[in-house]
This record gives sequence, structure tokens and C-alpha cells, in this order.
Amino acid sequence: MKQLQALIFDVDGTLADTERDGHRVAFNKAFAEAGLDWDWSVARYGELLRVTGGKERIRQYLSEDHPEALEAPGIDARIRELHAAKTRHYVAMLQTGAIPLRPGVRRLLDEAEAEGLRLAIATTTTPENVTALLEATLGSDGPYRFEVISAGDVVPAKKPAPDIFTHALEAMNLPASACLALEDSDNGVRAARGAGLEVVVTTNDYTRQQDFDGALAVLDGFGEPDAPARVLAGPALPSPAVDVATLRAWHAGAQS
Ligand code: XBP
Ligand code: MG
Repeated sequence: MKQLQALIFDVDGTLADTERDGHRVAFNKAFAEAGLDWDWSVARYGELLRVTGGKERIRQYLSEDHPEALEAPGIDARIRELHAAKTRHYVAMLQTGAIPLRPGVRRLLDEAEAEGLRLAIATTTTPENVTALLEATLGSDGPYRFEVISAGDVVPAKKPAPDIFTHALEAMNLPASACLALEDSDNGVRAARGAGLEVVVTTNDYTRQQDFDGALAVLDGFGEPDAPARVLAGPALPSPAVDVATLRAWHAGAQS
């Protein structure tokens, strides 16, 4: 049986609630700046989230709402430009401190480090978004707390493909059985499971109703000692908040 050696965190929706008031707003700013009347409402963005990756999401939107635009010459470059503008707006928002970490994340990272667990990130989002979020929330050494940051276009196929988790595992030189993934979405669970990882899910408003088949446990967050997490599926929590001892126990249970 492999002992737990590393935690691999998703970013969007798991470390921070970035989608509704972060990425979505940044997409809309980029569209407006380009003189486009495209505007993604909270509900419409929820539908578009089934496609991971910002460039892929713009393309999906066009295929559904403006199919003629996809036929225009130079559309690939246009999407790349819009997405670069979106990243600029998103990073600027993060730098104002607009988006905090989710409750319990900082505590769990501190505990994991104190107990000698290795930390990594496997995310679909653009690398500079990860750096900006970690610096804004954890300080200038925030990104360096993660031994590996696997992000964005470093793999050709984004979640739900397993590639980004496999990339992180290879970079850490660890087998999947020695690691645990922390995710918020069905796409993320499928990606992690596809890479052979056990997964613990913390849901948010966009993902609560999704199917997390294959996850070890589904909770409404990591919780804090004075603000308990709620288990939505899986074993009872032995303490009010998700801590390293609990993650070790759940991981060991899945290995046996
Ligand atoms: C995150 C995403 C990303 C972000 C936008 O998914 O799907 O596309 O919404 O990031 P996950 P970019 O949490 O499953 O990794 O615009 O930088 O692609
Ligand atoms: Mg996510």
C-alpha cells in the first residue's frame, strides 16, 4: 500500500471561486474592449463551463451563438487575441485582491507542508493566472510553495482528459497511488480518475449538481474548525474541517 505523499490541487473552483466573478467578468471585458456585443451572463457562463479552457470556451460559444463568426478568415488568431486580452483583465483583477482563497485552503496548505506532504497544481487555466492568484493570496512566495504547477496549454488535451494530472505526476516522479487530487468539477474528477488518482471534491455554485462518480468524498468545502464542512457524499468527517489526517485516512482506505 502506498502512503500519501502529495496533494495535487485544481485551481479554479477549488483553491478559489474564480469563475463567476473572475474569469466570466474578464471575458466580458475583453469582448467589450474589442467592440463586440457578446456578454456572458452568470447562467450562460455556467453552461459554457462544461468546456474547459478559455480559448476552447470562446470557440464553443461561437459555434452555438455565432456560427458564422467561426467561418471568418483569421478566426483562430482573433480568438487568441481575445483570450490574451481576457488574461490581462483577469490578472489585473486578481492583483487587486478581488478573489480570495476558499475557506480552509490556506489552513490545509500550511498543514500539508508542516506534515511533509508535497504540493502540486494541475489546472486547465493559463499559467500566469495561477501565479497571479497565488501571489495575491499567499504572497510573493505563494507559487513556490507548489513543487510543480502544470497548467494550460502545456498539454494539448485539457480536462476531462487526464493529461494535465499525468503531466504533474511525471514532473513529481510519483505514482498516482501516492497522491490525492482535490477538485471541484465533474470534468476534474474524470481527468484525475483517468490519471489513476483518488479524488476529493469540494463543490461550488456552478458544480454542486454535477455527477462526481468515482470520487472518494464530496463536500461543500474544506471547512474551518469554527465553520464545519458538510459532507455531500462519502464517509463522515471525523473533525469539523478537512485536515491532513482525514485525507491520509481516506487515501489509505482507498488503497487497501
Ligand atoms: C478551469 C477552466 C479554465 C478557466 C479559464 O477548469 O476551465 O478554462 O475557466 O482559464 P479547471 P483560461 O478548474 O477544471 O482546471 O481562460 O486561462 O483558459
Ligand atoms: Mg476547477
